[in-house]
Amino acid sequence: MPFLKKYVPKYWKMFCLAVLCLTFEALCDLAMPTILSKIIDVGVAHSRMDYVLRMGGLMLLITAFGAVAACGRNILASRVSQKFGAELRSDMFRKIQSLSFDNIDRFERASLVTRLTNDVTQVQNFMNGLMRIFVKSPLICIGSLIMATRLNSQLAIVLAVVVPIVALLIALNMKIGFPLFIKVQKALDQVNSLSREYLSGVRVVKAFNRFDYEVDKFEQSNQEYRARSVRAMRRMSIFNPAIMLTVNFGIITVLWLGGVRVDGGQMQVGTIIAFINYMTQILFSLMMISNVFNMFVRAKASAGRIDEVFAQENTMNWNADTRPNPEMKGRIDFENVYFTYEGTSGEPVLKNISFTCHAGETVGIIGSTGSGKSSLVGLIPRFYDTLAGTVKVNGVDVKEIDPQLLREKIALVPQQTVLFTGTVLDNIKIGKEDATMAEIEQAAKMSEAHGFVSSFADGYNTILGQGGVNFSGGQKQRVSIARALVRKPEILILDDCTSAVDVATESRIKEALKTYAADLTCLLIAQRITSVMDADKIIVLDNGEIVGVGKHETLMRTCRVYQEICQSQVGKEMQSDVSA
Ligand code: DUT
Ligand code: MG
Repeated sequence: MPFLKKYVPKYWKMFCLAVLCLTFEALCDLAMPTILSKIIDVGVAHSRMDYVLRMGGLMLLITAFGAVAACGRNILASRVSQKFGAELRSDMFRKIQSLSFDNIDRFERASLVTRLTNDVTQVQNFMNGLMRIFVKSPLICIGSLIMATRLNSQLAIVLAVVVPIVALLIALNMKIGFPLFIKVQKALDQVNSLSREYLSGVRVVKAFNRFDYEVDKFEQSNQEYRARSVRAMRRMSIFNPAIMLTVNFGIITVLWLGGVRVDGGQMQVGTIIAFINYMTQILFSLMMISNVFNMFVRAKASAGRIDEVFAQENTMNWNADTRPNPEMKGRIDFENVYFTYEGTSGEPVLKNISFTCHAGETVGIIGSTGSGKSSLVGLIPRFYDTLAGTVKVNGVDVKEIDPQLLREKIALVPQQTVLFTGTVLDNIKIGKEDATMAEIEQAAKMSEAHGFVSSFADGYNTILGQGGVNFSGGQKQRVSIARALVRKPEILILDDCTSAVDVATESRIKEALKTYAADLTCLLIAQRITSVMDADKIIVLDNGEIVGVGKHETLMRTCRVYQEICQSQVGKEMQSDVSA
């Protein structure tokens, strides 16, 4: 796994130290049966109490040393694995943040969450296990083999049969298990994805009484997850008993062969006990190894999924040499821009878009839903790259500006209000980290948020729930506008940001914006024609194409789509006037 390389230089020393402790511990374990056989064959058989006591003392001492080593490796293993896990998680989080929307769109959101949490935990657990027992098992296994052969080479023939069979079983186990666990992981992704979607849409589910449907849907993927897990576990469940059975057969054979020899006087009881002791140690270490492989299989599947994220090459590169031309502060040019979202087929979302916004202009964008308004403004902060054509900010192709520098110049109020858990103050400060209280209040006054925020008992320190659940739609929009205004950007983009605000408040916000936006470029997306009517320029979009550019009066005369929009809305207002 390529991404693991980064962590090797950091942790290999601690890792080796843990393995050293483990080796010491294994050696202590390996010495036990031999000492035991001595106690029985020499001390007990000849009734030599002093020998029993001496060897018993030695056993105690070795156990004590082993215990100290075990303590050491436990501490080391936890430290290393926890640190590694935390670092991997945060590196991955950073990586995800650095990716472009195109990159992120390739993953399901829920799958990214699973990768960030569950998959990292799997790898971390494997790492921890590696330092705790996994390395010890092969050591014990090989050590016991050697010690047992030294004890009695004839009985060791049994081992020569048993060990290869068990090794074969373990290899089979791995081969069958790997694809199964990958499927389990995928099913878990699905469960996560559904629960996320449900939780974000819980209001709709309740409003439309879709409980049964949702429960069914969840139940289906839950059952699928269960079925796949059970299938995997069932297949895997044959192996441990099979291994146990093989080894127990071996033990019986040893007892039988040894029994015959003890009767013949060629062998002592202690030797057989010690031999069986080594055999059980081999059994347990082999079982442990097969568990290790199970965990390895899971960790490998997880590591593969983590690697997919790290392997994402950012689709956006920039040439860092050029800097925006400062004389053209706030200018935007679109030159024959075509754009489509990755993975969508059919016609491009934007077709042959060309226009220029001069510094200080207010430009309105209007068009029916799905005509590509939000997509168009998303190209200015370079959320996505164009299919063809260039987008320029301050006269420089956005592909040649460091995205961070580019986005510093732009403040965007997205169509879907996004607020974060925290206070109102925190949320507004996202626009400008070092904003003073006066600046914040000024921005909030312009966006008509100051009034209702200061009416709260805690004022600007009122806590917003996740996604701003305790605020109304219009209140959220106004906080979101304040967040953009406090930034004092060169380019201000308002994407239908007053859709949930009443008309009177909207016109007050617009009045305030007029003075605020006098010397900055402002792009104003709106559904209502009254919102863009007095803009310096209005761009009319229809089905991804520009069908008209100009002032309200000009468009009223020349642009059919604009006339239609206007008529439909004026008609509505007149109707509502009549009914009122
Ligand atoms: N689209 C996608 N993927 C996205 C967003 C949009 O494929 O992530 C498609 C849907 C639509 C087209 O792009 O057919 C234009 O969408 P956009 O959101 O730009 O339309 P809009 O003019 O902003 O519509 P609305 O007034 O509803 O906000
Ligand atoms: Mg939109």
